[in-house]
Amino acid sequence: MSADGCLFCAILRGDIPADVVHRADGFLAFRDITPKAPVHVLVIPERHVASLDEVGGLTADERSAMLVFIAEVARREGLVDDGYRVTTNHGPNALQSVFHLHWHVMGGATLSHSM
Ligand code: DGP
Repeated sequence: MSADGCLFCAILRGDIPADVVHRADGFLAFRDITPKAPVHVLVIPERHVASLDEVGGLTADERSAMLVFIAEVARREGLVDDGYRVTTNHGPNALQSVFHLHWHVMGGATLSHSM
């Protein structure tokens, strides 16, 4: 899906409200609307790419800054000492439901192996 009609692009524009926890360097972090863990934050690049499969659509600088941003969000959420999980879903087998690359950052409790 293109940026047209993209839910997360609408959140980036401020057209749809979100509980934003951090925004910097071309990335946004906001709380998942249906959290699967006590802390469940989504990290997205401002530039629209549909999933990890299209990560080549980001520059090398953006790709490396994305990892730094994810780690910074986990640190800000107080997840470093007890640990956290970062996942991304691509395509139907992974049940991807929003087609703008996003990373689930989850923690705050011991996570299930099945998540
Ligand atoms: P995925 O299944 O990996 O595509 O995850 C999409 C996530 O997006 C899912 O955990 C729920 C979340 N989500 C869907 N719609 C909204 C929304 O309008 N606001 C927020 N904050 N999260 C949303």
